[in-house]
Amino acid sequence: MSQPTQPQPAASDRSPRFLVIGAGMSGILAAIRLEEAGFGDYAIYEKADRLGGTWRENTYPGITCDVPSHFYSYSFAPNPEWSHRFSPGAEILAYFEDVARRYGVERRMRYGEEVTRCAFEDGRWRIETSTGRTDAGDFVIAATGVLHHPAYPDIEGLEDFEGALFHSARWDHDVPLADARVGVVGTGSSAIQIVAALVDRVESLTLFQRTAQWIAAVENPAYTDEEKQEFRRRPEAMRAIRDETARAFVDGFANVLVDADSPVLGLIEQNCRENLEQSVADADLRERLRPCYRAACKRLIMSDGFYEAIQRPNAALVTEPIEGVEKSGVRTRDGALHELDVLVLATGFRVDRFVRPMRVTGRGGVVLDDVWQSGPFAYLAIAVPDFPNFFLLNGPNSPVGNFSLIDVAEMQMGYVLQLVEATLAGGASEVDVRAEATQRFDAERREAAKSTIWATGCRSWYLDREGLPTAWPFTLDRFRQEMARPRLEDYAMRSPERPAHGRAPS
Ligand code: N01
Repeated sequence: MSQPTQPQPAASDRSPRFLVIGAGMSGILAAIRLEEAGFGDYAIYEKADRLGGTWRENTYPGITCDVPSHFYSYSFAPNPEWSHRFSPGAEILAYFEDVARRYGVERRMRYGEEVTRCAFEDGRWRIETSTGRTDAGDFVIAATGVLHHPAYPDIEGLEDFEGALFHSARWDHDVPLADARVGVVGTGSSAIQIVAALVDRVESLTLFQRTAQWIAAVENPAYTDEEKQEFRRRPEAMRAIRDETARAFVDGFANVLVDADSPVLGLIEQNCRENLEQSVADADLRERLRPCYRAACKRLIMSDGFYEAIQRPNAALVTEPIEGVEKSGVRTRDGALHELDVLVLATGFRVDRFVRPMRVTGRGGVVLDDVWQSGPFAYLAIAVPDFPNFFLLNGPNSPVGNFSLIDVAEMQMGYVLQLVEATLAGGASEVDVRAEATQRFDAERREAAKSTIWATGCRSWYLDREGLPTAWPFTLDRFRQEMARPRLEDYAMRSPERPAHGRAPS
C-alpha cells in the first residue's frame, strides 16, 4: 500500500524539489552540490541499506581502485589518510561514508527504497519505491551507476555445480577459501585483482581465460606516516599530486584513446609488452597470456601482482574454452574436468542498464525503455529528449576509462546546476533537451567512435550491440569544455500551466 506523502505547498511558493536516485559516489556528490547551491529541498533514494554504490557491492579480495587515490577523491574533500597510491575498496567506501556524514547529506538518504517507477506527470516527477512510498519533485538526478548489474555467463550446467558459486560483485565472505580449489572465470580488472590476492590463500587457483589481457605494470607504494602528516599540514601537497596525476592520466591516456593512430598508444603497448616479456618466464605461458589485439582496446589493466600470481606453482591458466559446468567443476572443450570447490564468475556487468529496471516515463507517456530500445544514449551524456528536468550522472556516452569518474561526475553536476539555474532564472520550470541537438550530437559521437582505440577489433564492455564504442569518443578536454557552460540553445525551456519558481538561487 502506498504511504502518504507530505503535503506539498503550491508550486509558486516553493523552491524546486530534487529527487536523487542512488547513494553512490555520484548521488553523494549531487546532494553536496545541491546543498552548496542553496537547493535544500531534496531526498536521496537508495535501494540498499547503506551508501557506497560500487564500493559497497564489490568486496572481493584484492579490490582496489586503479585510479590513484588522491585523484579518485572529490576535489573539495581531499583525504590525507589514503594508505596507498591505489587504496583498497574498503578504504574508499569508508571515505564516501565519511564525506556524506561530514557534509550532512547522509541524513537525507532513504535506504531500502528502490525507485521502481519515475514518471513525469502534470509537470512534476513522481516516483514510487519498492516499499510503496511515493514522492514528487521538480528535478530528477539519476545517479544509478554503470557497473552495477552483474552479468552472468550463459554457461551450461552452472546450476549443477555443487561447490560455492558467486559473481565477483556478490562475494560470499562466508565461504572458506583456505584449502579450497578456486576457479575464476574472466580476465577483466576484477579477475586480475582477485587472482593476485587469492593465490597465496588457497590450495589451487585456476583462471579460465577466454581472452588474454594487456597488463600495464604499476607500483602501489604505501604512504608513510611522514607523508600523511605532510598532507594534513599542507593540503596543497595533495592538490599537487592530484593535478599531476590528472594531467598524466588525461594527456597520457584519456586523450589518446580516442585516436587509434596516436603514437602514444604504441608506447603504451610497448610498456605492456615489456611487462609481459620481463615478468613471465615460461615461453608457453607467456604466449598464452599474449593478447592478439591492440593494447587499450579493452580497458587497460593495471596490476603489480598478476603475472607473479599466475606463475605460482598452485596457479593454472586454462585457455581451452569452457564446455560446461558440472557438479564437481568446469569441463573444458578438450574434455578435461577441472575440479573445484569454489567458482567465481568475474564476468563483468550489464552496462546498458543504467537507470533500468526502473520504469521511467517522460512527457506524454513516452517510456525510456522504448526510447533506448536500440541502445541507451543521452545528449552530452546528460539528458534525453522528452524527459524534461531528468539528468543522468555517469549516464550513457559518458567518458569511461582509466581516469577518475569522480572528476567526470563533478563536471556533469556543475553543468546540471547551471542548466537548472538558467531555467529558473529565465522564469521557466521545465528544461528539455531538443531532439535535433541530441541527433546532431549522437551522429557526431557515432562517427568519432569509429576512430577510437576501442573500435580496433576486440570484444569489450565498451561496445554496443553493433560493436560501436558507446563511451565519450572525444578528448576529456573537450568534455570539460562542454560541461563548463551549457549551450542553452540546445534546450527548450518552458513554464506550462504553473507559475515559475519564485527564486533563482545565487
Ligand atoms: O568485467 P569485464 P570486470 N566465458 O567486463 C569474461 C571496472 N573495474 O568486472 O574478454 C568465459 O572487464 C570476459 O571475457 P572476454 C573497470 O572499469 C575497475 O573485470 O569477453 N569468459 C572478460 O574477461 C572494468 O573494466 C576496477 O572474452 C567470460 C570478463 O569475463 C569494469 O569494472 C576493478 C564469459 C569480464 O570482464 C569491469 O571489470 C574492477 C563466458 N561466458 C572493475 N563471459 C579497478 O578500479 C564473460 N567472460 C581496478
